[in-house]
Amino acid sequence: MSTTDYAVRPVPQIIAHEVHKPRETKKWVDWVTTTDHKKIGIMYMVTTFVFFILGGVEALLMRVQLGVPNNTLISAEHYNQLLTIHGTTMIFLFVVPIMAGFGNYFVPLMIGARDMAFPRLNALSYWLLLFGGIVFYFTLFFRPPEAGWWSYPPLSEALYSPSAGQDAWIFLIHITGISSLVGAINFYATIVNMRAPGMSWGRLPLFVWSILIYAVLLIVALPVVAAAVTMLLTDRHFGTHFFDPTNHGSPVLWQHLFWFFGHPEVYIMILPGFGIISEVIPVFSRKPIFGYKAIAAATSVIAFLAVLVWAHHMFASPVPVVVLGFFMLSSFLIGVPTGVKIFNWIATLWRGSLVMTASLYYAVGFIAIFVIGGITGIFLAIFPVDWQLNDTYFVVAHFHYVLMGGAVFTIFAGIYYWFPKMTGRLLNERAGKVSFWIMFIGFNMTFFVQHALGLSGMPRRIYTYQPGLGWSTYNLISTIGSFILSAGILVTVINIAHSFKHGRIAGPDPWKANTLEWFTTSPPPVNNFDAIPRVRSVEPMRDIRRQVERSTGVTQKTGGSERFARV
Ligand code: HEM
Ligand SMILES: [Cu+2]
Repeated sequence: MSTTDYAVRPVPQIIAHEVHKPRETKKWVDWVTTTDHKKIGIMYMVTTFVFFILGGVEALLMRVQLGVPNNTLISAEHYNQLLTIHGTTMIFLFVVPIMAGFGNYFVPLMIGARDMAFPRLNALSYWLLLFGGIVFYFTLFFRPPEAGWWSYPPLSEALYSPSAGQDAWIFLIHITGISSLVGAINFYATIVNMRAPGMSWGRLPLFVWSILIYAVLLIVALPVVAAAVTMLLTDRHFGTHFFDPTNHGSPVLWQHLFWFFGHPEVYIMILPGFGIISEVIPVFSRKPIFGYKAIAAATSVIAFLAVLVWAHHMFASPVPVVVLGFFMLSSFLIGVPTGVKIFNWIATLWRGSLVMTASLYYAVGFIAIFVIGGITGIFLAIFPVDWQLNDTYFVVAHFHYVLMGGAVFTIFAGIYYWFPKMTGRLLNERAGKVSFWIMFIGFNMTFFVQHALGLSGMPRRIYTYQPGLGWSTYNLISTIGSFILSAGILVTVINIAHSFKHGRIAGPDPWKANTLEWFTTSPPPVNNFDAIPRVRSVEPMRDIRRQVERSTGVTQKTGGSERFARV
């Protein structure tokens, strides 16, 4: 054997060309064929953000229609379609998958891994999501579904919803369901098996805890809705009568199956947001998180209780009163672990040396909004109260407080916090704060008045109303508010587009943060880390900074953080 073999053998031109070919691959081919968790994470985030904008436009159209009484801009039929597409988009194409996007990008980095456990399955998850979303939006060209995001039978049965749009809805639930399920298994395998040396369960970052529980809930809940929509499909096309009351079928069966999935889905949407907040608040309070173990435990308890409360969505359905009592009490119980988290976040902020970044603004704004949504949730869990408020705008106000607060504001906190890691550049802080205030004011204007609308009897899912019912002023305020809210969102969109090229250089650790994603460069290299440090606490980066300070005697100045420390 001679080591010179390769050197002396003449390389034919054609082979030399092929050897170099991979370097010349076009950028888009690189993205389309990638299995890198960071690229997949970015594709998830960009795609879902586009769906967020689409869902927002649908919402604005509905709000314009409802702005004044007897408006004829949008017909009843089109309103129902907008309503269905808006709800479905926001849930299945925006909130759930954008959390998977954050998880994809940051879970491996935060646990000190080089990729997800199954990189190819990871790519599959993303492409399924995109495929499902595109097929669903194709219904715009013929006839979109119009039975609402819960698609209750008999309305969703072939007799009342003959259009293929309803089948496209079923298809969307299946495809995004498979996408999420594959993703969830991947997250679970990654977090269980690929943690850095020393990262015991008690040292797992809270965001990673939240993604773990998100994955478990998806694995528990998705098969049930998959069964339900399959039964709906066979009802519609193959002559079964699962949900058809005229043939001994039971529409209430659908409600049980759907909400057994649907309530956990709410926590699937907001637990990762809680996780983001649990990362952001301690970093910008310059304090360790208060009650790490309590927060991790509360996350698990919420997940457990989340599968025990589904029938609180069915208080007005024919369900025995003792059963209603059980579901009322179990719903109250969820307030306990949720309250634990809120108190822990506030205790972390308490007497912290707060660094007032845009990310922290969104985090604190989230707490304010979510507490309101949580309290109205307790009202609605009292079933005699729900009998009055069910199907009114009070419910619309309640769940937008929960979802806009628990998902949108936390996502924005995450964007301002992690954008520097993903792009190497900081977002503009001042624009971020302006965006926050416009969103915060616009949001409360849009949805706070809807509590009053609900209390004065305005039903949800109506496309117009008569003047003189006392609803007109509130509706006008709500519609104006929705445009202010959108303007606030637009400021961040522009901020992202601008900072991507022109933002200040971030450096590896601009916030002096605590977790391992800040140990590597911004953006991280393909393999994430050249060396992985041994983890000795929940805050490995803090340990590393201390160690460096001790050995050099110099206080660490990293990236742009000094400026923020003074703000
Ligand atoms: C961007 C601001 C938003 C505005 C202005 C808005 C507005 C609306 C409006 C007008 C409705 C119809 C209410 C009715 O007729 O009963 C609605 C329903 C709904 N929205 Fe939003 N929305 C926004 C954001 C979101 C977000 C972020 C989510 C969730 C993740 C969401 C989830 C839903 C759901 C699930 C429904 C119920 C659909 C149904 O009844 O089938 N919305 N929204
Ligand atoms: Cu629920």
